[in-house]
Amino acid sequence: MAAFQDMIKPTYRAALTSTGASARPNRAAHPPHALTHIPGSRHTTAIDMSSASALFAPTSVRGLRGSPDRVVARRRAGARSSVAVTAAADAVKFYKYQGLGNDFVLVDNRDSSEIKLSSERCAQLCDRNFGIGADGVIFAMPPGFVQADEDYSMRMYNSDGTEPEMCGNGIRCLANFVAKMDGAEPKAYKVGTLAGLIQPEVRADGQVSVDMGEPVLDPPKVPCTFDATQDGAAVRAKMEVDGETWLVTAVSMGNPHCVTFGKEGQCDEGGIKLDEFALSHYGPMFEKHPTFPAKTNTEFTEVVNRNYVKMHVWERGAGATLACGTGACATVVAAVLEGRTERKCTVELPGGPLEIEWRESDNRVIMTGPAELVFDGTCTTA
Ligand code: ZDP
Repeated sequence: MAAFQDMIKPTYRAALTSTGASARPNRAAHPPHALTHIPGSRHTTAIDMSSASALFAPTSVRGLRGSPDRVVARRRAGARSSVAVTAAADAVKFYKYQGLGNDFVLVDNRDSSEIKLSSERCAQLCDRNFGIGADGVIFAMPPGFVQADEDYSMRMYNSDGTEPEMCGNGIRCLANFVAKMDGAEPKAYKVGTLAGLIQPEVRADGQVSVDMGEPVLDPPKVPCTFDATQDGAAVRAKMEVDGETWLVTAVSMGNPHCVTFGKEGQCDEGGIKLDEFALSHYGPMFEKHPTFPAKTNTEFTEVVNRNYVKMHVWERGAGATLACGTGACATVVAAVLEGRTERKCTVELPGGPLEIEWRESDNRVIMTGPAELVFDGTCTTA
């Protein structure tokens, strides 16, 4: 991102700053989103699109695509846009949610089975400088995706525009959202996802508890190319990364996860020290490792005791995030398989703790944590 901004000529940058508009230098300019952020408040007001137009119209979409000097010249001349910045039909209402700092733009798509924003637009909206800023975009969709008696279904795009199968923190946000929209008492929902049926329950204390289903451990189904090492799973499998051997356990929670407690030797002698861990150095090497053909989320984990671990995540398609729900579930499954923790465990993430239980009775993983509306607003489809 820094390199990207350096590419913008100073005059161009000045023009953008002075108008409040923003655009990527090599893409079509996008009208900014009309939104109000009231820090610390759950109550927000969306600016309607007419006020957004008034605010941003002086910068021409065509001008931004043209030479920077022309933009400045047009500004000086007080030139008005010949291109309407917004059209009501293109306005999409969104709700910005976060779960332990893993943040999402949530779109109410329940009136149509067609997703309202393209994957490219989602990637733009996730950008923290040129967009709203988020780790992904979540769509609350109509039911009938996995089975007929669903309440809703959920789709998601990562911040790079790729579509994962599941999103643990995201489904807590979705449950919180539909509960608010329905004005319902705390209740359980059946939500269809690309990873099958997932069942979040909004509790009276505001926390959301999610039945995340059974973990998938068969290596080809994760997917990864390891041979199974223990009970049909790849546990403490050796993986060469950056010229060293790491021991990893491969778990799918609908989406692929590679959980590690450290390098060979290190992982049994104190393990990873997360405070000193170079996440952005190692993360991308794990994410794109050829052992995981669909790429992978990676959890770097430090065991504190048999009921408490700390974990830093490098997400597939999103990089370092403050929390990952599916990743916390995969971490506890891996820790149990490696004999490091009990089945009920707190996973402390940079954004806060998640309570995870891998139930012995039915093999299902239950995740409990918060979800919170931060602000709402309106964006455009292009
Ligand atoms: O599998 C993937 O590509 C993930 N980046 C999806 C998002 C996972 C998430 N962080 C979670 O909480 O499970 C939303």
